[in-house]
Amino acid sequence: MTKKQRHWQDLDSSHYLHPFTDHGQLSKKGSRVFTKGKGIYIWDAEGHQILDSMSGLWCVNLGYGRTELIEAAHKQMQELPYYNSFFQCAHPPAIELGEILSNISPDGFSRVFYTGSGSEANDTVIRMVRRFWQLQDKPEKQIIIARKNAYHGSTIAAASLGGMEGMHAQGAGIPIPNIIHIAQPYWFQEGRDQDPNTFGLAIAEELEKAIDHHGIDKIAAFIAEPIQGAGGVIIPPETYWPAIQRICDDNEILLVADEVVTGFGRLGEWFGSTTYEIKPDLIAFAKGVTSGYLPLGGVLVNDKVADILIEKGGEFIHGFTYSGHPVSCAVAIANIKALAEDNVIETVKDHTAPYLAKRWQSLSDHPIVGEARIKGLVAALELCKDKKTGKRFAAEHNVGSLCRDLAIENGLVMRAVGDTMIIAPPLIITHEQIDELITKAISTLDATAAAVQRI
Ligand code: PXG
Repeated sequence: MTKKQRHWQDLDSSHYLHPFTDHGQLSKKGSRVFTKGKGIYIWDAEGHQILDSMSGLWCVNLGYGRTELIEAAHKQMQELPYYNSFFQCAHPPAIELGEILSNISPDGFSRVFYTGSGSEANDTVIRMVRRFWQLQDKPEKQIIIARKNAYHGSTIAAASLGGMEGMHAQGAGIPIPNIIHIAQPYWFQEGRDQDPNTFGLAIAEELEKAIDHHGIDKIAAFIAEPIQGAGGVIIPPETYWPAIQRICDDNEILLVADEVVTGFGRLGEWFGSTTYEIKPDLIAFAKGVTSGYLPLGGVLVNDKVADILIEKGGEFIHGFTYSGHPVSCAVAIANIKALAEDNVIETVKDHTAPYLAKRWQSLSDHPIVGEARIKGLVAALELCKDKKTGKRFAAEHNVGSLCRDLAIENGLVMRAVGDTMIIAPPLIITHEQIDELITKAISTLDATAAAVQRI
């Protein structure tokens, strides 16, 4: 280990409380410090080059080191580094981005509310949805139905929408009232005794049952990620979303798509709602809107909801200092222009995703892989002790974490969600780089299988 790396690790463990981190474990091991990124690669402080198949944290869609994004930030910082959008003020980047977002979002969306993150976007969703019904003289429509094992962020409200039991268990009064969670369409883990499409329908029907149980007069909205990301890249069976759409329409409840992961090209369309032919009322976004270069999030609001909020609502008493931050908006504009001008999303749809799918699916032949699933540029591998029955390894062996650590040693970032290995590479990944990713994934799986034998 270099002196510099040791120095950073010491300072890190003395002063820095990391998100989602067990600091007892971290101080024993020391953090991995990254110092550089270019294209789809990152470098740690010891100079190791690593293929970042998680796009940072599902966000660096255009890859690292894009000069047009850097220049847009630099220019905007010189012109106007900050001003707010409160008190009837605005600035060109936030206005211009609003128009661009309305051009690329699904039909019927012309308005955006900006936040600083995906969590704040989902807090905003809760407030908007309940305000919408209050303005329609139905203030008792308060309940938002979400899903178990969903991830919607880490503020108290967003973590309440989320269905992560570990987060709910940490004594913060989460979930807040009037949020309920129904089953997730996780076929591999929860539905293998049925055909996927039958399972997809049965899980969608849970929404109808929850509406009936609590009463339609109490239900405000249903929120879901088109594909669950942090939950383990859970790709719903084909029958799931059409059934959910029908149930929302029949019951006239709002449908909210959390597109923080699936937005901005991840599934080969600007939004995953288009991929799944979902017609949401609100779309939460963040991450890929700036390719992660600066923090920005928001809620796209369809005209049905926006018209009520605007015509009947008066002042919406909600917002953040950094709502529509000019530098973040300038970077988002440059990011969206680059995605469009370089045909990045069409390339994902027509070339990159089909090629990655072919290569990724071949990993299902590996002896410790029970399922290899993929949609667009998100993919998962289920690590199993018995690939035929899907029986998992003993939980105490933490095979997923072992595999993740071996991957890094092999020069590949893969994320572990339990024993599910996931990737979401930058959208600019080439076929050659996909070959490198797959070669590294195979050697990592081989090393994991060998290590498991020794346990
Ligand atoms: N919705 C979804 C679908 C997300 O994936 C958020 C909301 C919250 O966004 P912010 O910007 O507030 O973090 C996210 C964030 C993981 C991991 O372990 C995923 C996220 C955040 C942290 C960790 O995969 N996604």
